Amino acid sequence: MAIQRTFTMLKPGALQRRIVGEILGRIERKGLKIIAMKLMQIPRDLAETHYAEHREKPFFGELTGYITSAPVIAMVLEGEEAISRVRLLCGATKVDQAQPGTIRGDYATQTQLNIIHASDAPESAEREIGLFFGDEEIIAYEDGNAEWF
Ligand code: FUP
Repeated sequence: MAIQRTFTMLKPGALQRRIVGEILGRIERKGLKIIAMKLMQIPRDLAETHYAEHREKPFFGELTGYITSAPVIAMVLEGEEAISRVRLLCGATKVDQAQPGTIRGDYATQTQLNIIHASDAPESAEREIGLFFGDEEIIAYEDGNAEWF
């Protein structure tokens, strides 16, 4: 077990549907620590860089169009095994495979609009954190008396 950092993004639908608090509640209840967060409208070039692995896919235009269509909330989360734990909270990419009880399983109605992004590996976490945040925007802090961790 190791403390990891992961990049997570609540996509436009989360803000438009007013479910940001509900999703953040799930993230906090799992014990993840928010160490960076911002509301932003993603420029198209950043969207295309972020999803560069999908450049040749048929859904690339719609995917980048969607995530640039309204603001997102970009975050860096820290915690034990944060990368796999946040992915577990998110659920499967495809709506038909996302289990009830997961964020996508409970809220996503179309794969392309699947509410949340989270890094899938240490390399992508490092790359995505660097794309969205400068070092000065990431704030480390102690947990204090949070004995319930
Ligand atoms: P994930 O890491 O779970 O976000 O999954 P991917 O990187 O495979 O997909 C990135 C985004 O592309 C998804 F969030 C939604 C979109 N997508 C589609 O629209 N159709 C697909 O078949 C696969 C992904």
